[in-house]
Amino acid sequence: MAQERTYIMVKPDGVERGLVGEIIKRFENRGFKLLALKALQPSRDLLEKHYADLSSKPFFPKLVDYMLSGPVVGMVWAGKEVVKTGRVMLGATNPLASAPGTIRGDYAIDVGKNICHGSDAVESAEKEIALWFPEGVLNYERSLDKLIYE
Ligand code: IDP
Ligand code: MG
Repeated sequence: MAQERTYIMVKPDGVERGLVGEIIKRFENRGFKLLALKALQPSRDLLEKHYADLSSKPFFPKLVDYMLSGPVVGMVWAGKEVVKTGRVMLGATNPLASAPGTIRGDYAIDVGKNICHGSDAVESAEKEIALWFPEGVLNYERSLDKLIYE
């Protein structure tokens, strides 16, 4: 069964604050399946492509500088409705509007330092996975899924 996939990324502030494990743990605990994981220093070109839809926003230059400020950790997670559920787990874009229990609601305050990225739709997820993992990602069966899915 081909499962839905999403691109989740720990942003430079999340990496520097040591929150990589915490974010991985939440997706693992929920039952999602890890298909790819890497730490990298993204280039300006990669970030401008990733955030192309926001290029006309006034905060775009600041956003790219923020994302360039250190390494990020990108990952691909798979599972039922993982795109929408991943966004719920992340919380609202503005951390102050994020419910406690979400990643941003538990660890962030300002929108320009909101720790993590999650794809907003299945189509954008597939585009982001191709952009950040041009080498491809895993596709494997996991026996644990028998205990997670009906
Ligand atoms: P999302 O990350 O929740 O999908 P987007 O609207 O796609 O939110 O914006 C991408 C990123 O741009 C946000 O996560 C945040 O880091 C930054 N951003 C969004 N809106 C603002 C803003 O009003 N001021 C500063 N940064 C912003
Ligand atoms: Mg977005």
